[in-house]
Amino acid sequence: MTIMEPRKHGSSADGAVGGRLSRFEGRLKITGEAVYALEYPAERLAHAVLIQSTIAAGLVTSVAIDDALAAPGVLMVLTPEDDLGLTVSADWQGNRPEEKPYYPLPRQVEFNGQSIVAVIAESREQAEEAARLVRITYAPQEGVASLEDPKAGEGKRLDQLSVAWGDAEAALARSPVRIEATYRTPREYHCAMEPHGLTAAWEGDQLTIWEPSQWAHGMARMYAEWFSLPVENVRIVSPFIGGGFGSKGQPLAYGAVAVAAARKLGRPVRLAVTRPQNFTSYGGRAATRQTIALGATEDGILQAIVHRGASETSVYADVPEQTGAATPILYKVENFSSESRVVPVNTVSPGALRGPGKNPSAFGIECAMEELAHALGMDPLELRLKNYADRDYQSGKPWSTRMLREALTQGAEAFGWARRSAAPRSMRRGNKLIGWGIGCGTFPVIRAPSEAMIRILANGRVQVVSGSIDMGQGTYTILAQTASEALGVPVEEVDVILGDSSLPGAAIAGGSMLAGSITGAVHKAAQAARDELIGLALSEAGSPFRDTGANTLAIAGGRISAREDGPSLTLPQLMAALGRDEIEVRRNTLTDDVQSAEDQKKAWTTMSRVQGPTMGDYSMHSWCAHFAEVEVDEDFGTVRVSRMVSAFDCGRLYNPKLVESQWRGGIIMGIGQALLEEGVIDPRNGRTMNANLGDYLVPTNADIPDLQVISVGVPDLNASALGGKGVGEVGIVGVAPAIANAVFHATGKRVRDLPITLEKLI
Ligand code: MCN
Ligand code: MOS
Repeated sequence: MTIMEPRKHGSSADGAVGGRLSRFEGRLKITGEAVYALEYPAERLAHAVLIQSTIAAGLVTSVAIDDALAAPGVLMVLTPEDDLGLTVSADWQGNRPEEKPYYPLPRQVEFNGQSIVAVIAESREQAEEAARLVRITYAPQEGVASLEDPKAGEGKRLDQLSVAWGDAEAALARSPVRIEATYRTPREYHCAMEPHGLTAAWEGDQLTIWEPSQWAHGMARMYAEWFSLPVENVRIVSPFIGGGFGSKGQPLAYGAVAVAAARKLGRPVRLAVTRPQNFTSYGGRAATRQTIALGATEDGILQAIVHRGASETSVYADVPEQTGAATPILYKVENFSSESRVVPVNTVSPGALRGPGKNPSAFGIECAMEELAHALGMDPLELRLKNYADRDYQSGKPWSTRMLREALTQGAEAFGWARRSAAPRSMRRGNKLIGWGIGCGTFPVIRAPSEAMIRILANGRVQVVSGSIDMGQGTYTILAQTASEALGVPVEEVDVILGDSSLPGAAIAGGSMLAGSITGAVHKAAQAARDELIGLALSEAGSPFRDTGANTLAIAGGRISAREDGPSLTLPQLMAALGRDEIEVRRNTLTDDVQSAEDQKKAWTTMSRVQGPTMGDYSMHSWCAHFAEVEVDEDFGTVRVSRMVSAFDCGRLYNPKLVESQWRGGIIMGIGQALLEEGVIDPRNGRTMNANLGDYLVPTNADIPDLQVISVGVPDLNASALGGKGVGEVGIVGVAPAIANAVFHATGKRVRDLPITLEKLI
């Protein structure tokens, strides 16, 4: 690739699928060469800043803007009085029932921290200064601050998320051993290193938006709908992204404001969302509460699981955090009942945050399993193996591949689990209590159509072209490896071009679905390009292969050859002999019945063609088992994770080095979730009190011990064309319960609400 120097990082054997190539764009990012959305140069650029509400609920009764308008450099102030001429966009599935106006700066305040005014000026500083001069008055209404607010109530039951088989209540009542407990997780935030924001420019009715995006095509579609444009008129440019973790998959209100301001002003507009504003401009993981009851025989055979979950949502959309997502599939159980509710509170609508649903769900069931093990006097590893699910009891389908048993046993072996002394408080090191705990995790295999283009150029270089994105997870690198292997050219000869909605359509980098989907498309396109090249070499006049009588040719190491003693040409030599400037092949992973242009557009820009884990004959998921060791200071109650071993089944790994880093990244976020992260909400006004990275704590290097990761997966060709399952999210799932279980083992105290802070232990 032009943007890399792979030779510095590894041998050329690393260039094939399965090789440990370093990330191609890593050097660009750390040297500052990579250009981010807020850095694109634009002429006559204006700068917008947001003013957010300071009440949880109520009406904006007046906005006094005269002083701001008179301030130096101010170009425009947008308030709820301004009709920006927008229309509500369709949802992710593409459903758009009625054309309603959309007001990104609303008069009705729905949560504290909602954007209600924007000030646009010649410079960022002038806009900030003028924003201080804007006076807003409200008619406040009573708000609900959080899930635990007494006014919140029980919320609404979601039938589609409430599942049952057997007779769980009766089986529970009959069970000789029972446990029941309630687990809570707080509001949590993405905290991607690159804050949100955009640069937007109109040229006539063509709109270009430089914005970090996990899904360029989907975002282009949603902007197009807001502004009543054909989707082709909107271009999202997003080649480099400083992390997203689920927060960058859709355009947000501030984006609508910036683009509308650019249209009104006739100038490009840049809007940088400040770090505090990042906490309320989009939703993180919703706070959850779940009660789990387990019934078992005296020898530890699960008889029933009864699960009752609730998560907070906003007052304007029902977005569930599915606390029951992992509960039905981790263990074998004949009687199961799960109910999910959403509780509206005055918050921004929650969003997807790495491992949505599965993550809090695993916290509940994996803590409950260790509580059951303790009640039974049984080793928690043994309890898990004893109740191993031989199939998916929810869908009734067989697993496609499930190496969770291997993850548990090999993880235990590497961790030294057999040396654990069972009783709580029985292991120590000086004044530190030592505890060991297990947490299993899972994440579904989600498949989605994607398209890719391969170009072979006259100079022999190969281009992989796709509108998919790389927010740090490794798309650039694995696509170069995929093309290099399928085409037989060295990886150094491959350039990967990504991150632009004008390029071939792709699935979202979300739900851990991108790698499997886009490697499939690139593999298919590269094979087709290779076949086309060989076909031309055998048939075209001017090709030295034409008269060799060969019926096929080999391409390896960037050379095309007949037999060992036959002609052998480099790709540039062959392209010259064929008189070609380039060979271009475009392929997608769609089945043949959905190939119309309209279908294709829908396939890339909505989720309507996405296939869940049980759509086919099998139930397909990634799996993991985490083993955590904690040290708890007996005097101060401080918890430190001192060691972790985690074993994963994610199928075949396209690039184990990148996978290990994905897993570790997820585990680190899981450690943060277990011990540090908590959105603190002011009960009086729904304000996020710690909306900054000084007060909302995420782990630093000093918080992270050695993290050993092990792969126990086998290729799963039902899951994806190359046999891989999802990697990006499963790592975080199961970490928090492993740590909570270890803390219980160390201290004898069961903390059921995250994070596990010292005041809960002393
Ligand atoms: N991979 C592999 N072999 C596989 C599967 C994946 O080598 N069988 C590697 C590849 O390097 C690939 C990466 O793992 O690029 C992630 O692949 P996949 O699991 O398909 O996930 P996506 O590409 O769809 O990425 C999204 C996923 C999600 S949903 C979140 S949230 C998340 C994550 O990726 N956010 C991240 N990882 C992140 N990593 C970084 N650096 N920053 C984020 O914001
Ligand atoms: Mo990931 S939370 O699905 O972007």
